[in-house]
Amino acid sequence: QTSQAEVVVFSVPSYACQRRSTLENHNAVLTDALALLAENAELSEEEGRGVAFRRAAAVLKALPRPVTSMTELRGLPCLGDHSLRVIKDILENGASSEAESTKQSERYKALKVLTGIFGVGAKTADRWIREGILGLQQLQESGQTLNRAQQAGLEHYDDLNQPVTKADADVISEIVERAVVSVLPGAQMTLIGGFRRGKLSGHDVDFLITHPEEGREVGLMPKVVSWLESQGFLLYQKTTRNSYLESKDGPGRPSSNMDRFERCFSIFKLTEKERRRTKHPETATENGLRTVSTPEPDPHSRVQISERSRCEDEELEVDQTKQAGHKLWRAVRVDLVVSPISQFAFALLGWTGSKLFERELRRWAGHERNMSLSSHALYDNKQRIYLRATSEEEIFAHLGLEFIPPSERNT
Ligand code: 8DG
Ligand code: MN
Ligand code: MN
Repeated sequence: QTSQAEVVVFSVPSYACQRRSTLENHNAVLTDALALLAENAELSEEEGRGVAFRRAAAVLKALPRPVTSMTELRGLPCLGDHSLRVIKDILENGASSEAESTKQSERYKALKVLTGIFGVGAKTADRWIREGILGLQQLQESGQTLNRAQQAGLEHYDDLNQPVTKADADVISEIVERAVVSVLPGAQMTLIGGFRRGKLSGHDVDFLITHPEEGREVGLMPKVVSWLESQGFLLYQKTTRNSYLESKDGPGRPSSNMDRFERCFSIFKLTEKERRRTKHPETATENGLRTVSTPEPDPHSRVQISERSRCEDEELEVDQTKQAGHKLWRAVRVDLVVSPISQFAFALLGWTGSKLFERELRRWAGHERNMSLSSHALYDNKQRIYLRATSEEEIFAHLGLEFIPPSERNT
């Protein structure tokens, strides 16, 4: 028995938006199990349970060292009975039996495979499973009608289920930048989502586009999309009004007149040629993401490449790929959002994530400040006014929160 005085007591604020969460995680074994249960709940459309597991995982991730006993968890927020049971199981037995059996279950495995298709959500996957479709082969044989997104998702399944590297995100940034300045000089583009938070890989690449003169951004998305299309960069695209309002999100929903962002869900064709064309930022080379791992081949066997490349090594890399019979491009999911400059700070904050951080910001605004936060605006329900902001820092200040930089929003 450890006496009370010897027990390390961690102190963690309740809301994830009050904490600095870097990519560091001293409790990955615990948080992996909770994340799996969260994912399973989300895929089963039990959103409440999903959020509870996500919040619990985020608290453990915020701890400065590994948890070794249940007593250390005393006083920590967001740890419900169910999460505590999972943690206890892991601390005592090395693994969570619930997480393990979920992972092995046919239903979870099928949900994972099917929702791994771009354009397939939990509802569709559930319907298919009830019809006996558990995998891609069965889906293809079933003769199910697939929409355009799902067809593209199935066609590029392997590529889209492979993480996007920071180096590839940089190449795509360069392409989107070219598109944006070509169709509207002066327009600005910002990397958002996980890569803005400093992640080294992601499931897609997200961009926010604006123009410093209010109103000039109107009609920009179709032009950017046409440019990308004409250059052969798009394998798939669907431009829509922001669907934020239709999503079943928590507090802080904006009124309908504020929902004006256009967004484009797309699948890019990223070629070796573009990879070579882009000047790599130092970090990409330093961390070894783009170094050639194979030994130098016989120079006489090299295929002549028409375009002059900046780096010999990469030319070799391309040749080796060609010789090995691999395709010279990959499909990458890219999200584009256009916002007017007046809403830019809100859009930037709202689209940088993480998803839990965003949810917690809105919950904080609603429950602790009687305000409604969206990716468009911040409304003070008591004063009945919109609070203006031109930077993320100002929004945090309005909310009475310490500023948390993007790299510390990895909850
Ligand atoms: P990942 O791609 O590396 O897996 O992680 P991520 O970049 O954090 O996730 P994401 O799914 O690409 O989402 C990026 C941010 O965009 C995240 O904070 C959630 C936010 N977001 C959507 N859809 C919508 C939406 O319809 N409206 C608003 N306001 N935000 C959204 O994903
Ligand atoms: Mn993303
Ligand atoms: Mn995205």
